[in-house]
Amino acid sequence: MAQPDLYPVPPEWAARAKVDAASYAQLHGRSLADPGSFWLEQARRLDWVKRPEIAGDWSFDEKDFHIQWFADGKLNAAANCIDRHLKERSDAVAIIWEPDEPGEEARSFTYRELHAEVCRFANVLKALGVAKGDRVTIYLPMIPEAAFAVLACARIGAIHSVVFGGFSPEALAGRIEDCDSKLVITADEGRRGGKRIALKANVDEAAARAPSLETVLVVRATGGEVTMSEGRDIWFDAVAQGVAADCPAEPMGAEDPLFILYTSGSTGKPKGVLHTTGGYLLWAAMTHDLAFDYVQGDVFWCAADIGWVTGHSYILYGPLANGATTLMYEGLPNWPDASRIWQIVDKHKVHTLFTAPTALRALMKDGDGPVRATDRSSLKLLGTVGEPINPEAWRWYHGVVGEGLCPIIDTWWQTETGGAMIAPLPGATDLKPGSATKPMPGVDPQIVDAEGQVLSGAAEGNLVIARSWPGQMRTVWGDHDRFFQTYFTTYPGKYFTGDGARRDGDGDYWITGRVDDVINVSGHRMGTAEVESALVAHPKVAEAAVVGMPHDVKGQGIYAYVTLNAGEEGGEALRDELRQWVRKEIGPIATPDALQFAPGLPKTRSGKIMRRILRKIAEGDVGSLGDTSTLAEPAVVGDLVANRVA
Ligand code: 6R9
Repeated sequence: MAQPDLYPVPPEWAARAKVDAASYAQLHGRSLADPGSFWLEQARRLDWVKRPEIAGDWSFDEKDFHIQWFADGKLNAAANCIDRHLKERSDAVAIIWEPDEPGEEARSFTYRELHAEVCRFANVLKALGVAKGDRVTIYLPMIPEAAFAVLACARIGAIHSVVFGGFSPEALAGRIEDCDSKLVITADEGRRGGKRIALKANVDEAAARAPSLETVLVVRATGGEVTMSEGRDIWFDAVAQGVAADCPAEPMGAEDPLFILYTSGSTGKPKGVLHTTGGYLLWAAMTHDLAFDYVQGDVFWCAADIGWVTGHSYILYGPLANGATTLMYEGLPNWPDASRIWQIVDKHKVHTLFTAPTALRALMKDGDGPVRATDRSSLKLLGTVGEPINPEAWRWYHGVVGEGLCPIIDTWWQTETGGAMIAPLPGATDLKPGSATKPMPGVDPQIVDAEGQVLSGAAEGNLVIARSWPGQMRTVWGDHDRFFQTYFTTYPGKYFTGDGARRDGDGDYWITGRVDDVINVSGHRMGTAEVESALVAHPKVAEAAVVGMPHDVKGQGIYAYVTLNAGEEGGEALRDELRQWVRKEIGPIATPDALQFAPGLPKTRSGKIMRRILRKIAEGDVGSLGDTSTLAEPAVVGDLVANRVA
C-alpha cells in the first residue's frame, strides 16, 4: 500500500496553537474525570452577572429526566458578545459585511458600533411591546440587520426563532404558529446571486395562515416595492429614529431560553430545538476557540446562513463571544463567477474559512483555475461542516485551496448539540480525509450496536453521546415528551444522534451519515415525512414515499415515488407541477431531484412501506434488492425498477 492517508499536525501549528496533542489528551481526560471543576473553570470564558457555582445537573433516565447547566448563574448573551469587549477593544472590527454585488462597498462595524446598532434595535423591539420570554421570528436575508436583530432579542431576553429566508410562506407560517410568535422581523427583499427574494410578500402570505402574528417589522434592504398593511406592518427605519442608542442588557438565568431553531426530524413536523443562555453560549465560545484556535485580530469567515445553526454558533455567538472579527456574506460562493469566494478571502484577508462540503464540490466542478487565479495567502485554517466530506473534496480543499498549508477542521455536530462535538484541533490532531477525528472536551461518544451494546476499540454502529454537555438542546418547544422520545428512548440513558459512525484503531471517528429518515441535501436536513406530506397534499396524489439518492454536488438528492389517484395520468407536465408544488409548500431546498410515478409502492403485509427497497432503486443498485418475499405484492418491484428515473 502507498503512504497511509495521514496528515500529521504541522510543526508550526503544534508550536503555536493553544492546545497541542498532550494538552488535548489532558483536557479531554479531565473533562470526563472531573466534570464539575472542569466546567466551572471553563465557565470563566464568559462574563457573568452572577458566576455559577454548580456546573452540570442532569439525568437522561426517564424517571428523573432533566438537563441543566450552571443553573444558579446569571448572564446576558448579547452583553457577552458586545459589551465586555468595549473596555479594551471597542475599535476592533466585530462584523465585516460583504454584499451580494461585488461592485458594491463592503461595510464593517466595530464593537462600539455594533453596541449602538444592537441597542437601537433592542429599543425598537421594546417600543413595539416585546418583553423577556416573548418569541420573535426573524426572516431576514444575510444583511447586518440580521445580526443586530438576533443580538437585540438576546439583549432584552426575547427568544429568537430565525427562519431561513429560503423557506416558503407555508413553512414560515408553521414556525410562527408553533411558538406563538407575535412579531416577525423581515426585509422588503433579499438578494442572492443577483436575484431578488420577495421576503415581505412571503410574510404577507404566511400571515394569512398565522393568526398569532400581530406585527411585522420591515427592514428596508433593497428598496423594492412592498405592500404595507395598516396597523400590522411597520418600517424599521421609521421607529428607529426616535429611540435611544443605549439599552441595558437584561440579566438572564443561565437556563433561560436563548433561541428556538426549527429542524427536520425523521417524523412529523419540524421540531423547535430550544437552546438556553449559559450552556449554549459557553459551548459556542469554547468550541470556536479550540477547534479554530481563534486569536483576536484574525478574520473568521463562516460561510453559512444565519438561518441554520452553523450561522448562529459560528457567525454570531461563538466568534463574538470571543471578541473576534466575523465575516458575514450576503451572497453565493460562486456568483458572479467561480472565484468569488476566493476573491472575498483575499479582499478581507480571511484567516479561517468554514464552509460545507457541498459548496466545495460545486466549486471543484469549475476546476483549479478560479482558485489559482487568487492569492489566498491570508488563509491559515479551513473548516467544514454539515455532512460527511468525501476524501476527494477534502484533498482538493487541502491541496488546492490551502496549498497544502492549512489544516482542515472537519466538525461533526447538529442543531441539537449547539456546537462542534467531534472535530480536530489544529495544533493537536493528526488529520485523515473524511474523519471528524476526536471528541471535544466534555464529549463522551460511544458506538453502539442495534441492541444498544457498547462496542469498544475499532467498531462501526450507531453514534450516541453518553453524557450531557453544556451546549445540549434542552427541549423541543412545546413538546418536552417528544424531546425525550426522540433522543433518549432508542438507547435508554444515552443521547441518540441519528447518525451512524465508525471508530478506527486510533480512536478517530468517521461519521457514515444518518441512519434515520432524514436526508442531508447540501448539508441541510430534510425529513422524508415532510416532503411526503407536501406531496400528498396535492389533489392528484394518493400516496408518496421519499428517499435519499446519491448526488454528486448536493451529497444527497431527493427521490420521490408518487402514486396518483385513480384516473390520473402521470406525465412530464404533472412531474414538473409536483416538483414546483413541493418547492412552494416547503421551499426550494425540498424540491425533489427525481420523481417517479409508481402505480404501487412496495409494502409489507402490515402495510409498512419498505424504504430499503426504494432506496436501492433510487441509488440504481437494483441488483441487490435483498429479500422481497415479505412484500404484500412483490410484483410492484419490477415496475419500479423498469421505470426508474435516472
Ligand atoms: C451543524 C449541522 C446535522 C446532521 C448530522 C450529520 C450531518 C453535520 C457533519 C455531518 C458528517 C460532519 N453532519 N456535520 N456528517 N460529518 N462534519 O449541520 O447541523 O443541520 O442539524 O445537521 O448533519 O448527519 O446529524 P444540522
